[in-house]
Amino acid sequence: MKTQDYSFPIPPLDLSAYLVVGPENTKGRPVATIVKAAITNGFTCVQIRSKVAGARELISLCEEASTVIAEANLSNKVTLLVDDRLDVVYGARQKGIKVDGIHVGQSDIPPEICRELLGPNAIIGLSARTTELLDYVKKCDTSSIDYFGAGPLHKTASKPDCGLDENGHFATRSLSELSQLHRISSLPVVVGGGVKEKDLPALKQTGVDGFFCISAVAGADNPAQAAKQMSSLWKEAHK
Ligand code: TZP
Ligand code: MG
Repeated sequence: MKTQDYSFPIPPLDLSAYLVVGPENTKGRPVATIVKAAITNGFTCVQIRSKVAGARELISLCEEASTVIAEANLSNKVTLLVDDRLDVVYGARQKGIKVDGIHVGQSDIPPEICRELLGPNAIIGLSARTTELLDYVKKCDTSSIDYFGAGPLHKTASKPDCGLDENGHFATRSLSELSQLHRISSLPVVVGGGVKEKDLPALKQTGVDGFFCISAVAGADNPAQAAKQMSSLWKEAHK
């Protein structure tokens, strides 16, 4: 496989306030409007994620998000990722759109393949396995990845299968488990799944590097205000 030629610099990775968003999460508002509200109010990462949009629509969403980030003068601060779709990241980059990388889950295309195609100039995130999480993170080959996603903190309607194991058992991640995860992980960790404002002080105390959310921002009546409150709460909370 030939590594893609791509020359935009990637921003330093700051997982502190991480928005996940697609057209199914915005209550009819444009994805770019929600992205703008988040990144101009302290959010540091954006992941475009849709289980309904086709590849071309996803590439357009990347273009719009990338433009909004550039217009806010934040291309060197905010990381733009795509959930799952290596074809979309590759396609967007071929079209000259600045997309910084990909986030993959345990059953998605393997991170090594993403790294092989995208090369070193890309951020690759991996959702950590939920069963035997701590053991998994200790033993996982991290050579192709830059961070772990973990969750859910709470059951969430945004991803009802999050937290289900192969036997259909559901579990959330406790704060003490997340503290241990932070302690043993050689990579930064971002935590999500039902995360709301009230969760942030205790979550920050676990030592993890950030939180991710869909509905707390993309589903809010005032996404800009919600983003401001969440990012400020995270920044001001004590480790
Ligand atoms: N991955 C794990 S939980 C989740 C994703 C994408 C959904 C988070 O959405 P919300 O609305 O913040 O609970
Ligand atoms: Mg996935």
